[in-house]
Amino acid sequence: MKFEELDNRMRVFETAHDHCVLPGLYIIARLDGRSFTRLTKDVHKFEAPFDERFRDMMLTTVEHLMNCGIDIIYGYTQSDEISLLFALDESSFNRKTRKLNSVLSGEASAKFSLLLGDIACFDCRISQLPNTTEVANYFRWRSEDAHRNSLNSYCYWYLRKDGHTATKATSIMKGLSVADKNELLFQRGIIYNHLPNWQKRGSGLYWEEYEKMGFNPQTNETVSAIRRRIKRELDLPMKEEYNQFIEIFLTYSN
Ligand SMILES: Nc1nc2c(ncn2[C@@H]2O[C@H](COP(=O)(O)OP(=O)(O)OP(=O)(O)O)[C@@H](O)[C@H]2O)c(=O)[nH]1
Ligand SMILES: [Mg+2]
Repeated sequence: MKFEELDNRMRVFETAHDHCVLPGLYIIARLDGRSFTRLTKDVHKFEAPFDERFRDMMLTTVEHLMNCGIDIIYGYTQSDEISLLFALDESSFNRKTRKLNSVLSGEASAKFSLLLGDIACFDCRISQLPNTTEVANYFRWRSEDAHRNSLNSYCYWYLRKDGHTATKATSIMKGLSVADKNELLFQRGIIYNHLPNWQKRGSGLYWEEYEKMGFNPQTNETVSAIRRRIKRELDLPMKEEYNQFIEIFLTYSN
């Protein structure tokens, strides 16, 4: 069989089920660290439930993803997950989900591994959203997930500090309401609502413009230029205000 013939014959097995996200649909990629429970507790012993060093590695990984050739207008991270909202007209890799999932998980895994100095792996999945309301709801969903997880994590770690085993702490948690969990922390001197917002809501990253002064040696003049940089927002709004915050990106980016 000639190479061209073999190439055509075999290529179909690789590409026949390729899926492209339709034009007009919003793309959000969500990456999640693989087995980060083990990585953060057994292997590297980050502070629990929240460690600023771990958070900063996640934020730097999001910045790397926003700078790797795909037009991402908003990044969000909480715990070991990252969500990336693409510009509506972004068409890298012809919007092929196979390429987007593999390239983004590869870039995130490579960057985080370099920051950590050890192997770390992320998976990636794509949501295809029909309108701005669902995009805002998506981020509201992740924000509320962060909130729920942070309350649970704090309670769990205080129960462990009280001397309960992992199994016992988990079983105690099962019987507690949200009010009980707040009370459990209150009894130990923690007012949950006063904890840093990045722990309760996650953090957002977006592009902002700024004026950069420079010197033009040809004209001997100081000149200004508009540049963009990524802003890290560690004090995100919550609930309906967060929906509105996301809608603003969508209004300015379309
Ligand atoms: N110590 C510590 N752990 C963290 C921090 N942020 C996230 N984690 C941990 O990261 C893990 C994320 O949870 P999951 O993604 O559900 O669990 P996983 O072990 O990664 O499992 P898979 O995602 O299914 O592979 C949890 O165990 C969190 O406690 C942190 O700042 N400090
Ligand atoms: Mg994970």
